Amino acid sequence: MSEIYKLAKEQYAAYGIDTEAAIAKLERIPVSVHCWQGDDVIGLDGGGALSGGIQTTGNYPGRARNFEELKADIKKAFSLMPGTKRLNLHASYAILSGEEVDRDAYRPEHFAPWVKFAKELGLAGIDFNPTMFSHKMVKDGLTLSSPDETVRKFWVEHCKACIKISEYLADEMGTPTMMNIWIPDGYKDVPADRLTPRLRLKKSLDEILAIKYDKSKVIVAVESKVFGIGVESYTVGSNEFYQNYAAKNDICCLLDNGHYHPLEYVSDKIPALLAFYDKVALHVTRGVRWDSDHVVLFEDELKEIAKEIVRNDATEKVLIGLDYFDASINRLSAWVTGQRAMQKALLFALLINHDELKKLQKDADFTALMVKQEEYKTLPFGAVWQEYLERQGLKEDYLTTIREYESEILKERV
Ligand code: RNT
Ligand code: ZN
Repeated sequence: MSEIYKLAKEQYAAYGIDTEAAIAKLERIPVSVHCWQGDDVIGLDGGGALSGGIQTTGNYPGRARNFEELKADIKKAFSLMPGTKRLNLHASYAILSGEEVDRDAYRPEHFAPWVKFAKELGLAGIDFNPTMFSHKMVKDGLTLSSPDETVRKFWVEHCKACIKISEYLADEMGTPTMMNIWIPDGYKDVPADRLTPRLRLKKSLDEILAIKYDKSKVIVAVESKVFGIGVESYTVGSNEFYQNYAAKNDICCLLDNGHYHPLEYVSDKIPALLAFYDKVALHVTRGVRWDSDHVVLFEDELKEIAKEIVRNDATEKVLIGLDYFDASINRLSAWVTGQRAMQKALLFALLINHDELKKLQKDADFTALMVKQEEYKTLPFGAVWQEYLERQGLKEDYLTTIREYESEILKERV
């Protein structure tokens, strides 16, 4: 135990905070780390160039080009991340081994190599996503809301296949799999009909959820969005659409903090949903001026998100997943920086005496509430963070290791 930590421990104790309890809790909160930071969301199934109104920018050398490279990068990056980790996969990361099979017919065995890998790394579970972009069956930018029945049915079948795969992943890993449905469907310019596409999406979701699956193993979520590149005027899967669908059909909402208007905050939406749902899923990202999916940093809104999770005793109700992709910097460093930022925010929230602050609010002592909230900002958080890293067998410095990996491994990828 470092001297600096001992002093920090005393200082927090004076605020009624047990730093040991905070560290013990932090290491158990799972964070689902997305596989798609490693290869710029390209996938392994040869679906095609990235589409769907999302974009990875930059051409930093060393992108993982195949399963072996992606596994090696994940292994290295995860070794530098503290805490409990899950792996978040997209269906486009299927390992097809040369088999001619399309996304509507993917089977659990196509993900068995990922299960083997996740077990080797000792991960807490695997989450999953149907991939309804970067594929020839996306017609006129539409998938589950397509007026073309062949297209719509193809994606319904894909989602059903993904539920089966998710169930398999849950069985193998021994923890529930969150399966998140996100579609790119929308229009670039002012539509003439906003209702019919939504009714088709509703019908598709009904058909998908009609399959038999074990709800204790697969948590189906729907992710809304406000707009995408080339899809600026109308999004079929909007916030109101999915929140109502989820509420009426007893599934889960996923909140991506890049998917709202710039002055709307996901930190405020979490408690709104916790009033009605037992689970709320998150895609934690950082939008700069738009849904740019910049690497997550230890910033104010991230701290607010973490506070809502911690102070509402919702560490088991809020399923934390990361969703960002930066190709302009070393991709392993992007991964680790974002995951550590999430962990820092959780630790920061765990080092606040929320009962005391809640009481000040209840008693309408807004003067003390403001003063106290300011005090927390300068308490010796860094000392506790460093102690946590040390106990996890890690150091603050991960750049040196990543630089070594870069010069030995990544630079060979040309
Ligand atoms: C897109 C959504 C979606 C994707 C990933 C790859 O705007 O955020 O979640 O980023 O599924
Ligand atoms: Zn997302």
